[in-house]
Amino acid sequence: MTATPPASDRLQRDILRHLKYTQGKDRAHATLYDWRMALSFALRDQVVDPWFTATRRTYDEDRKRVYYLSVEYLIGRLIEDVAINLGLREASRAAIEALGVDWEALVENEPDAALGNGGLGRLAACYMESMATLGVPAMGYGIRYENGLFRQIFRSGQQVETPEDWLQEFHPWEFDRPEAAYEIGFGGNVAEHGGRTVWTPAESVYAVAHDTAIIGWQGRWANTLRLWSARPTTRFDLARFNAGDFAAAQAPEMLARTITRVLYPDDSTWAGKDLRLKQEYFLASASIQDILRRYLSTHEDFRALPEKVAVQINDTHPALAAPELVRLLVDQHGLAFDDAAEIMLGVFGYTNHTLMPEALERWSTWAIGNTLPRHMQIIERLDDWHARRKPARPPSTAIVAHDEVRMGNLAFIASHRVNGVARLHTELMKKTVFADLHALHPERIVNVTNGVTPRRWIAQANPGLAGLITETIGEGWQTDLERLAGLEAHVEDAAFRDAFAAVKRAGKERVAQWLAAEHGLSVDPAAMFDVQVKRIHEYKRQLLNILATIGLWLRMRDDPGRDWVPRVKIFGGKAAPGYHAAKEIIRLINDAAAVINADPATKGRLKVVFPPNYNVSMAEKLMPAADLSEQISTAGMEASGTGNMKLALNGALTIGTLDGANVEIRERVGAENFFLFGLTAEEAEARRRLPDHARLAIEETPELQRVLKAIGDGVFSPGEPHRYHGLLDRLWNHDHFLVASDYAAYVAAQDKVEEAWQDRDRWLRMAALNTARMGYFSSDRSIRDYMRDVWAVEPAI
Ligand code: 26W
Repeated sequence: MTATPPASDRLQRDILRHLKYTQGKDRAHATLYDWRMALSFALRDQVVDPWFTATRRTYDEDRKRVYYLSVEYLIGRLIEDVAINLGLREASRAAIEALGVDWEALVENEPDAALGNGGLGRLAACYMESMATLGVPAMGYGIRYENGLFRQIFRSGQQVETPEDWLQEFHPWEFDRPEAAYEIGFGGNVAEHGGRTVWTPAESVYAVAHDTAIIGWQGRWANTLRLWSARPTTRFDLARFNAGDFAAAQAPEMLARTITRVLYPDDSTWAGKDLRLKQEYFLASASIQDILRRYLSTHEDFRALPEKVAVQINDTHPALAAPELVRLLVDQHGLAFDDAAEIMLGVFGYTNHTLMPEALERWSTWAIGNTLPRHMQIIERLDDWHARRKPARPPSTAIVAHDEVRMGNLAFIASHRVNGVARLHTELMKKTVFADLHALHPERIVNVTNGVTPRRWIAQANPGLAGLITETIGEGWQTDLERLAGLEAHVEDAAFRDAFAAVKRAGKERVAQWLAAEHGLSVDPAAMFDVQVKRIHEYKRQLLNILATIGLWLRMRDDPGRDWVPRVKIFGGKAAPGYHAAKEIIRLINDAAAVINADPATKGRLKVVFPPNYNVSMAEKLMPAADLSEQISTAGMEASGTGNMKLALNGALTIGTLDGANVEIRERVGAENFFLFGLTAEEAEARRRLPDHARLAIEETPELQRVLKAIGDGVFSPGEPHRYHGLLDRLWNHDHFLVASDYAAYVAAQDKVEEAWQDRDRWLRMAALNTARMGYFSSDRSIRDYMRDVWAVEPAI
């Protein structure tokens, strides 16, 4: 037996103290929840000193700060994240187990903080962790939604959304700051008073801060994630209530309650909802007021603001921060408009995350004029300011046109740097959405390829792999991920390959146990785990995957004597509640799974599983277990992808198109270690112009015909053969995402996958080389790129 380390003794004492004095429980009556609270508080205690030190140093050294504004942060769980960065994971486990509590159960008891939809929100979380690890003085601003992303359940194979209530239980990581409150106004009117413009809002709420310390690797630095919640400004109106006007009496409370009530579950489709506009302004205004208050506590001259403040806006959702800054500088601090605009330009950077036209925010001038009358004026003046500087600008570059405010153009014009999130995406930005603005400002667009934090996505999610890496190349990779290249020298070593295989096998066994225990699904860990996990969206082409899965099933039934490669097809992801086509794809996957999994002819060879409610915690389980990573979006449509990075880093091979960061992943892991297929972005565009492209492709692809016929005949919807006729009709006649045109190439690539899989040693070499060559995709590298090319900040450590 090994001695319990002293760190664990101390933790044990802290846990017991919090159990008693914070939870008010004695050991005999403590529930798992109580123990989780006690451990969380004990860990949080240890974050406070480094947090204070970092804050004090930033003030003392008058350092430039980065402010990251995002309407989404997909944080997930924090216990292991915090424990690992403090170097206390093993001590925590030892302390908890010594107290007679099941560690795994305690960790699983923590709800996911799901304050985001998908890639954009998770990226913000990875970047917060990397900034803390690198010692960049930074603060993340966001919204403390009472209900995060909905919980997904399946009823008869169909997605049903149920509310997510992460705040039902106490959230132990945050510190409430009722003293940090700002008034946020809406509506009303604008008047001139003695040369000054005065906006008198019709209603207002307070934004109240809730701070979470984000601790970096080895506890060397900590930053703040500040989430705002809305509170009513006027106390409940007793006079009105007594007069019988109950609704009016509660109006201010209602407004406050609704603003930060729920995260919009739309991922990449934009809907001009008035409440969403209020949310966006609420975040923008509270954050900018906070930033200016902090700046003014140690500075006087706003002209130096860009030397001390960099504000990054995560897509256009927080873009109202730019006119809000101008408004405060002009209306409250008396600056001239052009000076304020110049300061704005020095401060802001804008990251674009999508090229899809339906995702680009465009508010009607009527909506903005109503809700934010003063901002409407300022936006028009910014447009005019830009036009004065670029007199020959084409109409496409205007912010306001056809009674709409184009938020992309606003964000672009307000920022000194605009970035895309992968090289291909950045190049396409220059050629498409921002072509004309790029011509006017050729220095403005830069690329920062996305990354993921190796602390969460290797150290936490895959401790087995982390151990093997450290054993093989030593420590240090956690903060210098390019060191993974040191693994390459070991790929020819059979013992290393066996160890790598054992790690993967353990990850798969863990998933198999979890699928059995939580979802009643049995899968064979010896089979190939073929994984597609991401939001359900037509452009991501889960439809292509399930059609080819049905094709494979039909082939297996044709030729039962062949030695087929056993596969488990794993799907995970949510559809936006109003996205009918995506919901049909979910239903088809579940329907196909039911039929295929019940077929004795393919038993033990093909299995389709779709565990509901894919989220960060589920991703942490699946990434280490995947053999094959499906990154099969229509080329030109996935801005970057970050799941592709997590999977390859954990030793999955990618089957993918030349899209988003796939392009750079393939370059780095080597074309021979990546299963490429499909039309390029250029070819896809040309193909789409060909009339009847889907029909032509279907006619040339007999297997696809069979698959579509099986679906149309009701093989997967026996009680209702017409169920998928709408889906099939769209595929034949409006196949915008080129599922039919890429089908044959995809199936051919899957054949190559099988060939590689059958040579176990070859597969293992390829998988290990993927891990070894993925170092570039650390979010630390992304943050360094931002520091150099966008923010002009230096790390404090
Ligand atoms: C307003 C509706 C709306 C909501 C969210 C429009 C667009 C979005 C996001 C931009 C969608 C998103 O999450 N984009 C993803 O961002 C990731 C991080 O950069 C990329 O890796 C993904 O490719 C991109 O789809």
